[in-house]
Amino acid sequence: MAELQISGDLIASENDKVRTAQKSDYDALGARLDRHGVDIETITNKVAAFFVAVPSWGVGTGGTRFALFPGHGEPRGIFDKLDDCAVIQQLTRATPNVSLHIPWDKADPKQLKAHADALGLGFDAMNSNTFSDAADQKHSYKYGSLSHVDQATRSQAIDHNIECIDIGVAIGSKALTVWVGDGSNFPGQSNFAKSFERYLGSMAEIYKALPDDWRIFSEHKMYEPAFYSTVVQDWGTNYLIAQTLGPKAFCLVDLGHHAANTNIEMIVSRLIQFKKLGGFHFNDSKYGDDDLDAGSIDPYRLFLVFNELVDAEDRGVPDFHPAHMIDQSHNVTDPIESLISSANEIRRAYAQALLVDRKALGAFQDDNDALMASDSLKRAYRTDVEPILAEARLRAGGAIDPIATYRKSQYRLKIGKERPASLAGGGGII
Ligand SMILES: [Mn+2]
Repeated sequence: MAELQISGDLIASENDKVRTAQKSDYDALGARLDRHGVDIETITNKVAAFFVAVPSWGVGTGGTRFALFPGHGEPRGIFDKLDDCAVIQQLTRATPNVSLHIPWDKADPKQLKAHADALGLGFDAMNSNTFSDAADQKHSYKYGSLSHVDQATRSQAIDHNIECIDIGVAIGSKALTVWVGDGSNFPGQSNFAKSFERYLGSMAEIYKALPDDWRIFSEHKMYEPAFYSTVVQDWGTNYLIAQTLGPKAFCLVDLGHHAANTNIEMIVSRLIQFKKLGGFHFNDSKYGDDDLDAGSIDPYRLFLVFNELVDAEDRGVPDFHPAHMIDQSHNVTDPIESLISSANEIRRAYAQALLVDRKALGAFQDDNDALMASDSLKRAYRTDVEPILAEARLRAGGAIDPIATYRKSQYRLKIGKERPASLAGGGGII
């Protein structure tokens, strides 16, 4: 039977150390926001209701194509991974759901559900894997999967995605994310039109297997592992896919899957406007698909993405409920600490975006007042919303300072003794 790993008493005693300071900071911020006509309680309640899913593959140490340097207490399988995910949720109260990757996380669905239930966790979108070969599979994905020239290979990839849906149904998931590594390394290696046609045909088969209340997310990525062309390379192609498949198909935006300097927030706006934004894989990048911690390189860009989401929320865009998920690879940090920090950064961007004075911004835009329009975003972004984030955690039973409390718990040391060192944990960069 799974049990919560961090003692409630420890969280309470750590909170007690900083409770007075937290109250004072929260009250001061409340007074400051009040002067601008903003009710801090409204913001805190919205932040407390904002959740982001943790990727099962993120709690193991990630690797590069050069090497993987595992840490202490690496999860040995999905049940250990769920235990680690529960620690993140216990301390942040921002991550109640886990996104699974099949076949890495394959297990008896009943046991998965029971283990997650006992930990107070649920499941977000399922992720299929047709970018690497499983030990027992008949046809290789070396030259592609859903767009492969060979029908038998495509069928195998389709069947795998349908199996992911079946597992997802059994554990309470409501969406499937499909990312394929299909593409080419040489001009002329594959026919662009034919491979995309085959991909669409395969996706249509998967789409047919979706339950009525499910969504399917296609994830674009401009390069890697294919370095000349990928079949689903950008948001335009992704939009075509979602549009072609039907109303249950949406586009997933992984922040790292674009060319450097791409205006991602504008892509988000376009997809919202045409009702095809399915959700996100949050992370950060400097050069490419670096899978760095959310908000660690360009927190302003993360804020600008959330500015579009809050704008849509504000305008009351119908049926607007994008899936928020993290997709990161942690190579030099304790993955649990990175995911705690990332969940907080994502909530921070949301809280800052909620502080934008949208009425004033709209008036500046209408007056062509570029400087003040920009300043109204900056004003919100400059606000230190940490007291709001801490208050949301505290009220939900989490930690005012989750990283400090995690370190105090010595969880890593403890599980390091229980889990023998191994290279297990699978890959982790998509
Ligand atoms: Mn991704």
